[in-house]
Amino acid sequence: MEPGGESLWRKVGLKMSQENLFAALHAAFPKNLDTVAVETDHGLNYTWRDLDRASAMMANLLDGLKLPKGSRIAVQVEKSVEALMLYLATLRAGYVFLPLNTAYQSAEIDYFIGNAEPAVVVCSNANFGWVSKIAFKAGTKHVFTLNDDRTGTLLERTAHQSDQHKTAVKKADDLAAILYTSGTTGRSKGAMLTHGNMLSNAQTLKSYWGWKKGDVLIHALPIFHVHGLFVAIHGALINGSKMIWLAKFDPKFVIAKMPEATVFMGVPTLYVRMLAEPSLNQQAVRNMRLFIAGSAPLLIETFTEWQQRTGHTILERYGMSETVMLTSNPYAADSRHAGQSERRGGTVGFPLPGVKLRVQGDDGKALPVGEIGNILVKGPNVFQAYWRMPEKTKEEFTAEGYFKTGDVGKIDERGYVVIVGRSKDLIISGGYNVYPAEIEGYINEMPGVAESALVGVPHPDFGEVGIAVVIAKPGAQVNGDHIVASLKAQLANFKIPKRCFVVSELPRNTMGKVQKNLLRDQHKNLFSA
Ligand code: MCA
Ligand code: AMP
Repeated sequence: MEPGGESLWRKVGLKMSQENLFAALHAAFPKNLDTVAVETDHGLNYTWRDLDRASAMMANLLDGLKLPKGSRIAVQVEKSVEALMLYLATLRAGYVFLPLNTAYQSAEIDYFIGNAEPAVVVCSNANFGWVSKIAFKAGTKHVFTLNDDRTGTLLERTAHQSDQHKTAVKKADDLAAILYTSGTTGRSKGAMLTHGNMLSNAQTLKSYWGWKKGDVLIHALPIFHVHGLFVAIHGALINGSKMIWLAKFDPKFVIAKMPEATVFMGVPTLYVRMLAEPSLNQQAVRNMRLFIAGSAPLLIETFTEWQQRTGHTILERYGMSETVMLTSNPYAADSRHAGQSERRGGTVGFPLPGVKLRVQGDDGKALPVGEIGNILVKGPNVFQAYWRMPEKTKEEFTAEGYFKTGDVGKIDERGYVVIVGRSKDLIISGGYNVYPAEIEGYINEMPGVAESALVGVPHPDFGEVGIAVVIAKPGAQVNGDHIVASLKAQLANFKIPKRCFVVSELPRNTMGKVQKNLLRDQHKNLFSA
């Protein structure tokens, strides 16, 4: 455990023998368990007692399956409070949670399940046919269903369980979750996050963002990525705060609910969409305390327009699946930085307390203030390893234990971190990551295609979207619309290029490598408003 880790558990009144993240979250539940913990957009209220009992019952179900230690529980289900309970139950029983984007189709799920070899898979009833086939082929023994209308075999089986459960004893270094991500080319890598990674980050954010009694969070993000699952849920639970829970982001609904809430978290697209609503005004946000943005760069126009319309300054922060949160603009005066409290647009703020962040050149030497280089990080929040990829893990860490983020940026004269780009070939579209190499691989397999390049171009709604540029084999007829249609049948919808151009040649440098920057430049105004 990193220095300082011990005090994390003491802070929440736990003994060092128990370092299970669930135990810390549970310890923060309000004294009166009959108050509302989650209010849904369907008007349902779940109390803290409901969360406690249902997660105990699900944990008992998992215990009863007699799974091997460290078993992965892979979950691809629509957002629901029961899905949240399943996450808590997995921690509580001491297993490893593996969330999967609901947009993933069979080829993607086949890879994740084949790679992670989960002991349990939970999917929706609608997908049971193909998901269970993949799971059983990979050796998974148990496949349950869980739907977003409180039905499914998981709940049927849970109903017979006791609502008392003794939380599994875990050490801070024990694995709690695997999140699939991909920093460079190649197949997705499973980032292994421990109980300690997540609790240290949740505790830091609780204090850095000034969470206080009575805070209410509007939860409008999906719960299969770090932002919605860890930053938002842990933030509310560790503060004993109620969540207003939306199955799907709806700007009108969020704005209408703001008078009952104090905190909102979103990717930039959510802010762009709320700004398009006439109902967003100072009256609507009168009780709000904090708006947080992250997962993708927040445009300065969005930052400024939000300030003008609402009188609130969005707090932008920066993180990764491998690290949870790394930096944040200050909520209040930061004593480590001469008491600066300004939230500066276009920056991601200061390294969080406990996080060390370095900017260095390709030669590995630290760069002076203001110079642009590679961002590296170290801290109790940084993941353990990539699942079953020791070589990749080794490549991504320096000898001193710094993790190479693949992001490029600088630290300004006031200590604020500015991200200016990425050394990894990655497109972030509406907060979802798209890896060009993966999409290009699919396109290159199509009949008549000689080569392809996927690049990200600015988009008014999603911030950035992928477009494909393709060259055909000599004599072959290739159609861009057909390529898009064929990709749609195979891949998650957010990965589909918004346009596909067939051209006679791709721009190359003297080494023959495709110059993606030129393609980006050529198409940069494709979606301008
Ligand atoms: C939907 N579509 C998209 C995206 N989402 N296209 C590109 N990028 C996207 N993100 C397309 C669909 O393919 C579909 O196209 C059409 O838009 C409508 O789909 P629908 O599902 O109805 O879209 P939506 O409900 O309007 O979704 C937009 C969204 C969603 C709400 C912005 O993308 C979203 O929830 N994004 C948040 C992602 C997130 O939580 N990221 C955090 C990652 P067609 O009609 O052609 O089929 S965690 C992370 O990054 C780190 C660690 C961090 O720092 O937080
Ligand atoms: P993920 O693979 O989902 O973990 O995405 C992590 C990546 O999202 C980071 O490496 C950054 O490139 C990007 N990211 C997250 N937050 C921000 C932000 N506030 N500004 C710019 N990029 C961000």
